[in-house]
Amino acid sequence: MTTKPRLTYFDLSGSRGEECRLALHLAGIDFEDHRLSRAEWAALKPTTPFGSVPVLELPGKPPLAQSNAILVLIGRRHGLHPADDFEAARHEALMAHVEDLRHMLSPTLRIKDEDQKRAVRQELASGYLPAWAAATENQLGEGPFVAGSTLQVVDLKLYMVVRWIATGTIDHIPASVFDAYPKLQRLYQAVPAHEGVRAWNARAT
Ligand SMILES: N[C@@H](CCC(=O)N[C@@H](CS)C(=O)NCC(=O)O)C(=O)O
Repeated sequence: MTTKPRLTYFDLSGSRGEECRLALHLAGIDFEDHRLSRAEWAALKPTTPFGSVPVLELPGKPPLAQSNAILVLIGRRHGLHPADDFEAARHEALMAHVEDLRHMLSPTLRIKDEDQKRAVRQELASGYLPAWAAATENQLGEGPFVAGSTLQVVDLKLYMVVRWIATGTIDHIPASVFDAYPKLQRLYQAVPAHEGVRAWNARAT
């Protein structure tokens, strides 16, 4: 039983776990930042709700998995998710849209054959990813954040997935693949400029 909130995930940036850690930080929650090694994960996996991380444990509650559920819970409790139910659903739709992207790209990390990996990723870079960004762009308004001037958990979710791609660490996916989407770029610049995010990023590096 944890005595304070604990977030369990790998020590990876640009990830589902990092967006949850960041949300906890912005919410001002004193949490245990449990960073797993791959060796620890094998034993822990069967004990998690769905065999995956991130997992958030709150005192007196069963473990909570699924990054979007974790983000929405933190957001609702700490003013980082809309109070209006329709607006909240609109944010949750965008968060599901980010998960769709991760589900397209993450399996390519496991492709061993280099030619196959290049072919699959080049196809994503020329088709799925621009279409994903164009659809996202259509959902963004005056900005810089999804809700306008106030940062919400949906912005962390979008920022983290764009950062994963824009840092150019995924072979055959150009770091510039989202450059042509000004509202998405504006959000991607605005999130790390937010005071609380700056403080987290400075601490995490
Ligand atoms: N939809 C889930 C996906 C969780 C997921 O696939 N997590 C990955 C890390 S990002 C994981 O646990 N990988 C290790 C494994 O599947 O054994 C979420 O949003 O949390």
